[in-house]
Amino acid sequence: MNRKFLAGAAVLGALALVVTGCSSSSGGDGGASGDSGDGTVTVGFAQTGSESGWRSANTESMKEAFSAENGFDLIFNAADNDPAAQIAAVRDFINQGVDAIVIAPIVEDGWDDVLQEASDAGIPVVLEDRTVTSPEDLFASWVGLDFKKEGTTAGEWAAENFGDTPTKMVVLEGTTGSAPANDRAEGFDAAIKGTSIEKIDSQTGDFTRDGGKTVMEGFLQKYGLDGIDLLYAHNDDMALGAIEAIEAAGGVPGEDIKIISIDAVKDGMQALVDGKINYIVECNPLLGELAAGLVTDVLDGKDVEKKVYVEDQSFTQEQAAEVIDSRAY
Ligand code: GZL
Repeated sequence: MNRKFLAGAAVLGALALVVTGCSSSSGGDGGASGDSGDGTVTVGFAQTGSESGWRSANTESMKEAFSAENGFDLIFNAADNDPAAQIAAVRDFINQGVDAIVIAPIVEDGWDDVLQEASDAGIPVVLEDRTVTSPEDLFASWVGLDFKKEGTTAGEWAAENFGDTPTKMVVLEGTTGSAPANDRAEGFDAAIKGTSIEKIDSQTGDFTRDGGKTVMEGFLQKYGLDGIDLLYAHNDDMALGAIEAIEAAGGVPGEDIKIISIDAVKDGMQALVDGKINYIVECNPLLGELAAGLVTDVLDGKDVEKKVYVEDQSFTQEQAAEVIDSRAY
């Protein structure tokens, strides 16, 4: 997959962007079409729900970008992590005759039919954050993060720091069937292959703090504090729930059980600074301006990149202490 950098990506500041492929625009008639006559562009946004701090930051970013002053009428739906409800929301957008649809798909599969219906209705779809397994001609573009790379980065740090000694690891997986859960597992597992890190258990906490706490309580009952050396959590919210469970069991998170997480939201970064998490890989939620730019370009009949990747970074405890006060989320 050839990737190239988008020059001058002012919308995300210094963050480098990489893009792959190219997509001719769908919908639109060459002009700034798609508006409802008064220049306002009506966009249906199907969000996953409100499962995590990351999701809250992503929703805020999307609402700021698709604002009335920016020429949008945003119809927002949060599907409470229910894939069927999210597909129903997209179908409702189609029936309302919106100008464009943006989706953060809860899970990868099951999108072919409703995306085909949107295409048949001449309504372009832009995906943000998570991806789908549907054919790429069923959506105009996707903007988000490289989840497999995030997992690889986390796994490489684990291998470097714990890979030489027998290490028993448990995993808090993200939402079952979601792209980040699938890809973060794949990247991490490949990176620790051949090391002394042994995955003794893995279960979904559904990206929520309560889910992480409940599953970690089960792990601790099953293996005991002394039976677990390392936790890999697919997001900060589940790691923060696990920290509560570890402390309730009399353990010291970050010491008795080392913790590696992904997102780098404020609460996660604070736990990293406090020594309760050992390493965090960032997953930037501020995708609103890029998504709005893609919608505008598609409706204006411009060619858009099929995939726009936002680069991530990662943090040790020391690095987090240096940046935590200056971060945007
Ligand atoms: C990743 C995003 C994930 C976050 C979680 O881009 O889809 O969903 O890692 C969020 O915090 O719930």
